Amino acid sequence: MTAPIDTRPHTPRVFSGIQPSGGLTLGNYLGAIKRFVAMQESGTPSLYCMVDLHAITVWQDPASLSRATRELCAGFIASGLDPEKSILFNQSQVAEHAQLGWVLSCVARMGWMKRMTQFKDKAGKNAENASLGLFGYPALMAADILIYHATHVPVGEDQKQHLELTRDIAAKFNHDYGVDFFPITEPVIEGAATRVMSLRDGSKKMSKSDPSDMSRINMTDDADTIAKKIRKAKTDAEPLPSELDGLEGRPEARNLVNIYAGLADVSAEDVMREMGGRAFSEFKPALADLAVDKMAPISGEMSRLMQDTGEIDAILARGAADARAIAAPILKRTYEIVGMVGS
Ligand code: AQP
Repeated sequence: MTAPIDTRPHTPRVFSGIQPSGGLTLGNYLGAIKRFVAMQESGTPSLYCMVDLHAITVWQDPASLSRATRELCAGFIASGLDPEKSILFNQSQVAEHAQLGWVLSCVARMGWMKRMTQFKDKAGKNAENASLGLFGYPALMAADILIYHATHVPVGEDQKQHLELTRDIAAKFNHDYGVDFFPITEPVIEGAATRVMSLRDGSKKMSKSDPSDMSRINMTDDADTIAKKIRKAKTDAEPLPSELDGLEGRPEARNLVNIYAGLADVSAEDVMREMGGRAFSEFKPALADLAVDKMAPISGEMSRLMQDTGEIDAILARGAADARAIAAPILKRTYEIVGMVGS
């Protein structure tokens, strides 16, 4: 007999997701996936999701979406997520996300949603033409987390505001219905590279949808491409300072230092101690060697895994079944709290 699912709030559980909206970047790796692996290794029960419902908030070619979903799963596994230790699945296959998403859309307030800076960034000047889904995205993201009563969510810096919204939604639900049902989730924003910037513009986040491929390192890039992109990354003419303060006003230099620290698993201060005083002509080759050393084996493993998509689909199907087993009783209880009549 299987043990009953523990639906009490506050039992430690980790959830996070990534959109299959294109190829994975070094930003996704350092800001999110590397943290996922660390959380998995800490032994806390963890779910990692390919959030395909979020991806379609902007147009996705159907064949590309399917490929990106499988490739994301391959990226997770190649980076060290183990389907025997963590639940890996795609969001659309666990209907409870969308079902709870609706309930939470009725809890979230328009004023809260309108403050979300990511919507403003992504919708740009043409907000009237953005999808309703793009605007409502953070309520579905709250549901992704709360449908598992997740207590910890590892993310990059850019997701901080959405996680604060998730906490507000959980607190309002608990308050409005007089329950202590949803946990107040803790964001886990850790590591030296919580916000990796574009290699072409230190004021812009490295992003999979940036039109310039030279702005990012893709997790599928081979060794030569990685080295070339780092060699050509925008920098200034000064050598590296020996103190972090010396990087003030030098966003591109600061970004490369953070990337080095994130890849080497050391602090930015440690990098300054090791590299301070060196010119970029010395620092860039060291960074390229490190990036190739860390990323090329992942890219190689991803392409090996992508040769057998049947195996990936089987992992996703098993993961979805395991995720549903946790989500279903939490949705059922939510409906009871709200007053939905059901069997
Ligand atoms: N540049 C980054 N630095 C650190 N962390 C990052 N993340 C994304 N970019 C960086 C983290 O990766 C996780 C998944 O993000 P996502 O792909 O679901 O959404 P996003 O943040 O919108 O990523 P992109 O690359 O910018 O996607 P597009 O271009 O499709 O909008 C999150 O934890 C995020 O913080």
